[in-house]
Amino acid sequence: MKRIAAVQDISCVGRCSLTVALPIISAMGVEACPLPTALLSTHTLFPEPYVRDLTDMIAGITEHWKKIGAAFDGIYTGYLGSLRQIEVISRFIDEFRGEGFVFIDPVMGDHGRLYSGFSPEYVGRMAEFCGKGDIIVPNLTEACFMLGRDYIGEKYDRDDIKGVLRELTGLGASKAILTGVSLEPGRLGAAAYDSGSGEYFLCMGDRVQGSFHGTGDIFASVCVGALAKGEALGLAVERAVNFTCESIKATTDDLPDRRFGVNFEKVLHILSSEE
Ligand code: PXL
Repeated sequence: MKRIAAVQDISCVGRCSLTVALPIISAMGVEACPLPTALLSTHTLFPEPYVRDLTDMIAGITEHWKKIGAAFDGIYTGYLGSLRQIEVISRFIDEFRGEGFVFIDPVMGDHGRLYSGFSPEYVGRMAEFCGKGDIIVPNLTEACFMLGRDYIGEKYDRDDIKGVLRELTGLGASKAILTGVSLEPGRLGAAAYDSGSGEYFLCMGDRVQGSFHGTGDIFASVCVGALAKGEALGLAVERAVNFTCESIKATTDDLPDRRFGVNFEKVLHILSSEE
């Protein structure tokens, strides 16, 4: 069985980062080992979460992993909370990447804005960190910030998206996936580019109006599971768009507060039956 390390925070309430990555990757038949970077009572869209930074624990955990010879077929990084954490995780990647793939989701913003706590300096360092990846998966906001472009909102066409993808691979990862792409009304999905083969992929699903918290992490987790199983980039993106859409559809008649995330648990069986 393939084994990946999922490196991101655990936000106890609000379905994102590790509480999404572990069940999804497991359902796909891939062992998911958490390397928790911070513990939060909720993600940061709720006001005043309790936060305990865990950066100081990472050396102890990884030293022990080295001692027992733990190795990974892939490393998946998501939300990282500080410049120091990026440094520490960079070293973890150098020590543990082996023959495995490195998948970086540069989580730091959405809808044209950075999440609270992120600075332009963090954006610059994250763009550099993306050069360590084999595959990166920013949304349009994160891509525009990292490339120093004005946020393109929904004012773009297919060629603009191809241009953004090519520029993203210029950061150093050979494959880039761009999420939150909409090229026609009522449809939303992702585009991807493999600079090695020169192939582009585009996959769209039906758009449900509004924004759903944690769906970027759901999307990235399905991609990681599929890539760990050796599936091609285009198929990984297709599975991820499909599962993200199904998770949203499973939520739309049960929406007390969108900050609690989407009911992906109801549709996890889709992933296990594809196993
Ligand atoms: O879903 C991204 C995410 C992950 N982790 C934390 C967050 C966010 C987005 O706001 O706050 C702690």
